[in-house]
Amino acid sequence: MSETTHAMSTSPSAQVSVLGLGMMGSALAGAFLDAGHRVTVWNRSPAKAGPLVARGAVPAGSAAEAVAASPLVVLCLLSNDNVDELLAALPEELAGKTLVNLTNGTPTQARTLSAWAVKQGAQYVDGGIMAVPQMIAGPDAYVFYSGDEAAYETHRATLAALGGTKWTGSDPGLAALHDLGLLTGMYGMFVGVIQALALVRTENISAEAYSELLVPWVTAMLGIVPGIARDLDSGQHVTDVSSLAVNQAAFPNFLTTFRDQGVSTELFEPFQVILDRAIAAGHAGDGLSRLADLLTVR
Ligand code: FVH
Repeated sequence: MSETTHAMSTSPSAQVSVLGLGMMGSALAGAFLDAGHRVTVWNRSPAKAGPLVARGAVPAGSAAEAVAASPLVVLCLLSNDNVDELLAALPEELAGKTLVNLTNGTPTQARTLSAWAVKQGAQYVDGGIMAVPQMIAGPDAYVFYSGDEAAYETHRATLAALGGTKWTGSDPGLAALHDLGLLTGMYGMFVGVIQALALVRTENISAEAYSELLVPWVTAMLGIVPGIARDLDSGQHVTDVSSLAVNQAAFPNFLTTFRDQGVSTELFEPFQVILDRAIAAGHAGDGLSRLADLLTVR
């Protein structure tokens, strides 16, 4: 993966249009303005353009006008269904444009959108933003990109105003795959944290106080992730931490305790199912990496 880790403040002034000025789109447009670019903005509800126009952005009267205004067109709508609908209404304007779609979506949607955009004579780059709006242009923000590499390289310095740029490959679906992979890890962490807080508050333990124990614990446990990943890559599902048999033996204690304490088990039952499947398939001595293998259905 090629990457730049920080915005290139020295990039020459460029022209960029931003379509979609929700919380994220407004942050993106603001970052382009701060980097000194000429920014044209459009939003379905025009009022959201106001603060950006006050900072120097050019308001477009329509999505077509916004696309026509710049060689680089950044899209950040709620969903790719919205992007499909918007672009389908202005196919003539797209020829020769580079579309950078930073709307959250699936790899399949990105591939479909890319194929359609190329038919209209556009270049398509998909992106996955790894930041919340407040982080945009800051040191920890970055964006995964994939699709038309030449178009990406042409506009990379401009895109770097948003944060680091990470190129994931010419398959347009790869940025979304990387994005959703990281978000999967995040949601898995949230599932555990929410369940833990629900459990301890049944005994009137302050969630805030307990989080002081929870955060360092979860952080320390993340240290075993590289080992799990190495085992998965090598196919050697060994463990010097705890075997699947040990995990399977302990796991009913969690489900029983949740029930005893009046907490739903709905988020955790699936983990018991896959532990049972692993043991039944003869993997009792293996480590957690085996579960990733068992989850792969194709
Ligand atoms: N906010 C975040 O933290 C995350 C971080 C990672 C990336 N996501 C994705 O970014 C996309 C936009 O998210 P957002 O936070 O800007 O969302 P909203 O503030 O709700 O703005 C949504 C914009 O989409 C426009 N829109 C909705 N439907 C349509 C449509 N049919 N046609 C045209 N535009 C549409 C909406 O317009 P309006 O309601 O103001 O008229 C907003 O501009 C999203 O994919 C996140 O998953 C953000």
